[in-house]
Amino acid sequence: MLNEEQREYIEKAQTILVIQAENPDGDSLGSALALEEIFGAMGKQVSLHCPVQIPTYLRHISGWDRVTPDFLNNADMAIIVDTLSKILLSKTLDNPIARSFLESKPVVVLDHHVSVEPDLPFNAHYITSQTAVATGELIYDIASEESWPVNVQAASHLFISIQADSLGLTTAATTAESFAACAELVRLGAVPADIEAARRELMKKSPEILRYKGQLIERIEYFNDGRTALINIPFDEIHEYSNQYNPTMLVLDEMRLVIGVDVAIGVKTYPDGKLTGKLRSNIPVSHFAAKYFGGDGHPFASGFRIYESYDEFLPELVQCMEKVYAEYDSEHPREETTTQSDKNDGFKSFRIKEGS
Ligand SMILES: [Mn+2]
Repeated sequence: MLNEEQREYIEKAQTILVIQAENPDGDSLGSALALEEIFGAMGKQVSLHCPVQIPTYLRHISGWDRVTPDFLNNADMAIIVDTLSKILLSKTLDNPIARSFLESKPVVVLDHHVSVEPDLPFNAHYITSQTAVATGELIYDIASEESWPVNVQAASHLFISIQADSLGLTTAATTAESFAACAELVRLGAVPADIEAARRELMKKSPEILRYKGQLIERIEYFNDGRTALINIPFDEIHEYSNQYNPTMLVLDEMRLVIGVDVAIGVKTYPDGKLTGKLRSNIPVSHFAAKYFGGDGHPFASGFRIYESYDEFLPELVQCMEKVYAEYDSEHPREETTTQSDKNDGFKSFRIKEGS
């Protein structure tokens, strides 16, 4: 997986900077912390950079507080985890110190399920996997091949990253190899029950947040004959609640579980005219919709960021989704209404087809 040159960069480096993009998630954070352990055990110094604060919902992952927005430019090389597009690194690239570091030092990029061409504006070694469900799985594969030391902490962090992106090994992109990696990581010392207990403890909500969730649920709107569920989070609510909980995530997954809904979308609006969208879908179209608005992502989860007023954006979104559904429907003709047992049969044969 690593070529001679990449292996040599890593072997020779005394200090390594691990970079996460401005949308840190369980996969990127778990991957960064695992690399910190692995390279630390190899006697290297590792620093962890992310241009934005690690979101509260990830703070059950021990070591999250070692990630800093500071950019230590005295490292020998950088490793970017979980992204290869410049739009998600724009904050880092806006920093002239970071920019000149990345333009002059060896940079290795680790990413998975890549649907876009890499477009980083500097030379980089891209190590990508189309089959790994998480960057953590890719790192596990590299570590196995290269005989990197995976201690208990590293195993735990890699386990967390695979679980995060695969939603507990349940997404369509999850493979037998993802399970095998997790099994081996448990053998190496990751304790799923402890990891889950820490997450549950952190996910406890204040009564105030649960009340706010009720308000959000009342505000959910449906478009495109009920196939699109939409929630808008204005800035005053972002300001008031997001320290405690990411407002969109309070309802987004439940919106996706409403009968008839194909795509759930959370839109946040900011005072500077910025508008960010997060999509979660039941059909593989999220990335098409995100790309329409200049964003990117995976078939079932994606995002975008534009500068436009919500009132202008809304009709555009509905129109975009209309096209997305029309295209999807033309390739996937809807079946006649079926009984529950017919549905189960259909599901079974779909799974068999998938696996073969
Ligand atoms: Mn990922």
